[in-house]
Amino acid sequence: QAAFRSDLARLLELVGTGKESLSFMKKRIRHLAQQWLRAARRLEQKLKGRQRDQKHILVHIGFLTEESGDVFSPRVLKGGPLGEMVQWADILAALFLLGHSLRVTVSLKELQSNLGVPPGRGNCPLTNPLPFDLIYTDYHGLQQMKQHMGLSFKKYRCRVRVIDTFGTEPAYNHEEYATLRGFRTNWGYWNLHPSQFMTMFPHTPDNSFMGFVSEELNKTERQLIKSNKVGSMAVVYGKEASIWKGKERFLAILNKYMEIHGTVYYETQRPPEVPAFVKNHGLLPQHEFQQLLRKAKLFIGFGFPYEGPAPLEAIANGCVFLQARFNPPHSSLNHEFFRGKPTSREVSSQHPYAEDFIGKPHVWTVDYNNSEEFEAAIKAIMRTQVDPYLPYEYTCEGMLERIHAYIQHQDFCTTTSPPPPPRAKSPAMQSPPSVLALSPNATHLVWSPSASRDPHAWPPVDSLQVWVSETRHACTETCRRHGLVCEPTFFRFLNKKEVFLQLSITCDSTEYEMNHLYPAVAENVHECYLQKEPLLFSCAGHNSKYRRLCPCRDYREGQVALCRDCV
Ligand code: U2F
Repeated sequence: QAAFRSDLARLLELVGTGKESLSFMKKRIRHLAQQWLRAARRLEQKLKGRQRDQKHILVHIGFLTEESGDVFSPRVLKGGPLGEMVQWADILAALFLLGHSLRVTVSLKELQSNLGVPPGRGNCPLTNPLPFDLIYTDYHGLQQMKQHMGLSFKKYRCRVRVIDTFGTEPAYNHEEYATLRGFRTNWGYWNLHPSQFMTMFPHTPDNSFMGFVSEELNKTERQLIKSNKVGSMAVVYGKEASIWKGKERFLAILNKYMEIHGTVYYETQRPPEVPAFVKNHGLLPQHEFQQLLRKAKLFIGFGFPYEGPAPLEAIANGCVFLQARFNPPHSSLNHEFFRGKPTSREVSSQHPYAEDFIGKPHVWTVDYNNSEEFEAAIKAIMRTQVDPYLPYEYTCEGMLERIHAYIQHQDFCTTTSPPPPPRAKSPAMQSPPSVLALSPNATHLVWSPSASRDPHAWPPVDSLQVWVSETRHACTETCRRHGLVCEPTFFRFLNKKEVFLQLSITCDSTEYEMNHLYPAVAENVHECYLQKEPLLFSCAGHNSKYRRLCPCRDYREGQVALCRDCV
């Protein structure tokens, strides 16, 4: 049984020293310690002594190893990316507080010794059983494990969780399919279960949403912030000077209404990209950056970095976040930053989570090419009152609750129901009686009241609703439009010929094929398709030819990763 911890001192020892990135993470853990401990106590009460197994966990942060080049550590104090370190610090705190036994490694040597690979032995299977139930790592770490575990990698890869900021869609993960269909990238094709990839924001539900946390405010702090807000103060999102390049036009408009502050790294002089009218504080330590946000009215983004933590921190500290809409959306097909990333996700603004999950009055997404729209937004924001806001999923309790649920319920090592047998031409003809029934208004299918429920299934299947997508809509979008979220583990319940029948879809033919858009129907030719390869079940993806069958489920308010009965 895992026991909640009540102190983070031992974790700080486990994290080690010698790198600026590690110091940043430890500072963050120390600073948020009280908040974490309070949240752990609340979750402990909520779970009321429920059985929780203690896991042996290895956390191998691959991108911080010298062997992968460690380009991040030297840039910690120079305005380089910190988002990944924010997330790793929070993952460590959460795993530790939940009471699991942890090892943390940031070098190949430490990795090898923890896995039980004798140094210099090269690519051989492990001689002893793997001493960890779970390994949290990233793409760099995955590569290192593959290189040093020989055949044991295949055996144990189901225990791995890959922290993957922007996500990996199933079409890119399946090696054979990715190679055949042009989805092969430098990162993808590991043939993992897509839920083993864990993202920074809830991008596609094909991956698990890991997230991070933001500082929370108590009642007194909220009051204080409200009374100390400077209505005409704006902070620009961007700690590296390059982000400010070419933004003179927007800065000049903003400067008409507000005093502009920046936290841009510089060595001796003001960077030329930052105009003289901007008050530049230089890169601030994280807690001082939060203090600056507490005073500001507006946090304004100029398009980069994409999908970082800072806008959530700004909104949590009572700022309005103003950001650019991308039209057309940015993606790996049209934008250098995303090129080669294993996803086709269309990024509709600098921070789609802020746009879609938070929105007005906290988040304003406007067309920056239209100066009038931009200026009007600034004027309207100055008249708008907002309270600090933090979605539950980004609080410490929300993150602990989610990781707890994943650890207790996600199991990629025991294979559950076997894949559909693609032997006969239409094997679904012999499939068992349906567990789905038509909804009262005949628009979608729901879990049949007469079907028995598997008490071990997670998420519980009775939250399933089957909707048919419009052509050009992914299941992600289809479920969202019905106030639901796509749940990939439910695809197996609707990958059946009779489901088309129940939905009154005419199928002149039904084939099992490998395609990440299946099950789907090509409506104009009455051709129905079922999925032959369970690893390719995908919430993401659309094509003008198909209407897809989509498994949707409900979710908890502010905790999209979990269904209502999921904890
Ligand atoms: C993202 O990484 P970034 O580091 O660029 O993300 P930001 O949103 O800018 O913020 C990361 C943290 O930096 C902190 C702030 C945030 O938690 O509190 N900070 C600070 O300590 N001092 C300051 O003066 C200003 C901010 C993203 F997270 C990565 O995954 C991406 O790779 C990267 C590139 O798009 O963007």
